[in-house]
Amino acid sequence: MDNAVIESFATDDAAPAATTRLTIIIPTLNERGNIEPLLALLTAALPATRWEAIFVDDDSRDGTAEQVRAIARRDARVRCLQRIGRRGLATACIEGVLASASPYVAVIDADLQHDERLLPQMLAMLEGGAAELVIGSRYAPGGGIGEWSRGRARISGLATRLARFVCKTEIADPLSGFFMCRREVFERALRHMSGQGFKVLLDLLASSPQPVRVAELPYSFRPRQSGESKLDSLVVWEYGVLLADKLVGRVVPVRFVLFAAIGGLGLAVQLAALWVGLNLFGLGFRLAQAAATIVAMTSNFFLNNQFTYRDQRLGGVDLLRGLAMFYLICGFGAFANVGVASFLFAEHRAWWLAGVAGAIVGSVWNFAMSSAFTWKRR
Ligand SMILES: Nc1nc2c(ncn2[C@@H]2O[C@H](COP(=O)(O)OP(=O)(O)O)[C@@H](O)[C@H]2O)c(=O)[nH]1
Ligand SMILES: [Mg+2]
Repeated sequence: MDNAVIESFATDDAAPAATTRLTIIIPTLNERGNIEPLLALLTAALPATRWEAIFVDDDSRDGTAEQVRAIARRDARVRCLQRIGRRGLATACIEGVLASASPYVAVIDADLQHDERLLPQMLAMLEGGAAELVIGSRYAPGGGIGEWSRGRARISGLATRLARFVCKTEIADPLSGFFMCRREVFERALRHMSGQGFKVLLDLLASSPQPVRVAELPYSFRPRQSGESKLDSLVVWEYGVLLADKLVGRVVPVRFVLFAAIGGLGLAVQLAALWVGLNLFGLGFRLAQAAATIVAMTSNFFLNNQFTYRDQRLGGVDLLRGLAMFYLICGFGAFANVGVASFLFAEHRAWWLAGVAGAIVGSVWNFAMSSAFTWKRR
């Protein structure tokens, strides 16, 4: 192909009118009852645009994916991207973008809480070049958070201020889950994004190698029609991890920091268990220490499963297999730890330097191997 032909594929302005202009990405988790109403609203809102909807479903138990596919069989605008053994709003949106090709992409919740009537105006602003990304904003003048409880409103407000601070942004609603952008905005940032948690817009803005030209359109957050909110206290935790990753992630991976912190806690657990074994159960030292080690490894495993690798959490049989693997890996880790420390000590290094070096080698090994094998990305 000569370059001119390739060029004409590359620029969206040269695309024939019949191709899809806008991909609407809709992350879903147990939203079966909302799919059809949402598509009806989208159809009404976008009469003049060629659009498609990609539902990214994390293996909902209520048959959401089947429902989407049933509609997709009669409506070519609709597709389902089903992920198995995966969770996470942010990665769902990212993968939806990657599965599309159109020049503009929007992200909207499935539960009808976002005002789809903004979509045409968002698209017009992007096409006109007024902005590269348009946010549906609850906190811009004229917007609103609807019927939230005082507690949730306060947490959201605090999280928003924190986001503005961390990202050095003036944006009123950087935590909005409703926005549209040129696809290049995503493409530029993709390889720098954390993909952690719920807040994909913040991740996108904070990960962009160059500032994004942003506009905001106010809207009022609507009450949920059907199904339940997936927001829970662990979402707050994930948000903290995302912010930490944006602050220090370039220097040291946040996952490693968590892993090491849990490892440190494990030491305290081990000492406590050793004390219990010696004093309450009257075990010999060797046996007490062995039991304490197992207790500490087990608690580390469950803490890491809950926090460090929350997005790849193991359950059922995988949980037991992962635990066995974790024992094995940590066993080797301890071996490496003692080996390195003894070597340095024999070389006449200070005892504490030898000890710290051993601990670092052991924990880097444990982290690398656990990431690669115990909680490997499927
Ligand atoms: N694919 C996917 N979608 C999710 C996940 N968690 C939430 N969602 C969807 O993301 C949207 C926002 O979630 P929601 O629970 O309404 O959050 P809230 O509006 O903040 O209460 C909804 O469409 C959910 O179905 C997830 O882990 N994976
Ligand atoms: Mg919602």
